[in-house]
Amino acid sequence: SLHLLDISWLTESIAAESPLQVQDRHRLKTSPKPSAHVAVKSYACQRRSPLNHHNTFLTEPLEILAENAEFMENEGRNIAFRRSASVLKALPRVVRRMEDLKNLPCLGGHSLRVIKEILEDGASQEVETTKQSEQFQAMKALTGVFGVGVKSADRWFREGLRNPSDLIRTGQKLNHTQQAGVRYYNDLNKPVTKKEAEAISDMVGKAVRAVLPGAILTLTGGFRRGKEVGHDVDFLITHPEEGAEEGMMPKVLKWLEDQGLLLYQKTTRNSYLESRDGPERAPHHMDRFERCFSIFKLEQTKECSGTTAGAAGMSEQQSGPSWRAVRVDLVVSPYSQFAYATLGWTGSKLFERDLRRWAGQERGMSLSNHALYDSKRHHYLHASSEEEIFTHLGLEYIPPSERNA
Ligand code: DCT
Ligand code: MG
Repeated sequence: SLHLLDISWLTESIAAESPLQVQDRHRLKTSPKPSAHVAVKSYACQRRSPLNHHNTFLTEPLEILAENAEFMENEGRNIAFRRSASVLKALPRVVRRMEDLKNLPCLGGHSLRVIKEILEDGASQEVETTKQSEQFQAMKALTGVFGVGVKSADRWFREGLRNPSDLIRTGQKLNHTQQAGVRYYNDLNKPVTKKEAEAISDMVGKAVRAVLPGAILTLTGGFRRGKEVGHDVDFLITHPEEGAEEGMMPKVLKWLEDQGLLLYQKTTRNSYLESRDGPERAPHHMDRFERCFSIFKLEQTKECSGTTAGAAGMSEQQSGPSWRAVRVDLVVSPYSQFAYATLGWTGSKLFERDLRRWAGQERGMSLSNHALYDSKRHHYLHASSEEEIFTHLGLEYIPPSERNA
């Protein structure tokens, strides 16, 4: 299903292309001439953001400041720095001087000062200070525990705690998720490789087909966007027969558990259901949408578990255990919502955020991981592919590999 989704956009988007877009594509394929300025659109969902871009030396520092703002619960600042970084990711070449940024959207004064400093001095004082700060480092370590959010981390920081060991040492009260987070802390902070994601995909695929023949499994999240590593593995499950997917999640989990593949799992109902008693209560068909946060036990081959084992003086400890823990997110979606779910769970976070913002501000529509609602005409818009959703939204189709905003 992943391949089907990924290839169908190609033919359809070529067919739908305007002469201008053809020209654009030609320009991108031929090596770019140093023309004066590049036009960059202001919504991330209007831009092509490849995984590998030319300005990591600027985007990484800006994202440090975004993360720090997130730790301070300053959402405005967080999003401002994220947007600045994202715009630079869409540029076809390296930024060398401030003039290169002329006419670019989303670059606020603060971001521009940081960029200027990096261009002139090679580094930003504010970014370097932030990275060194005790608070930033502690918040990073504490929020790095699965199940710990900014609020708890900040409270612990103010109580003098700095890392997961401090949580144990001082006997902090932890919920089940956080206990698992502390137990598997090292593994869960080690990047998951594409190869590991594929191994888990095989396991989940087996489970899904065993409990419901004909079920479809799609890898979403960063790996669908072409990332080589990720912090977790995200999956979306559905079945072509509407309703057949109902009640699937517990069965899949039981199958995995019986095989000894699960270290932890917690199933939740999805966003729509959190407001089920409110005025925006969703129609009944939304109630089947389920999400599971889990930790898998992944058996490792020798090369993976201890690359340096065997060298002189290496002990058993360094060769590592025969398995590692991996965070896995599972989502079950009814077939009628599958396109929306696929688009919503593919990311990136900023791309999703701007899709919803575009829908609301520019089209008078409301987009979720389940549906698209036209607020003016008062009806839901059906879609059976991601391409159709972009069309409903009046956007040029952007393939997953260029949604790394
Ligand atoms: N998502 C979202 N908004 C959130 C969280 C998630 O839109 N607040 C969507 C977009 C990405 C997808 O869910 C999976 O989320 P993550 O796994 O957190 O992101 P990722 O892009 O897969 O990053 P990573 O490679 O680190 O897992
Ligand atoms: Mg992910």
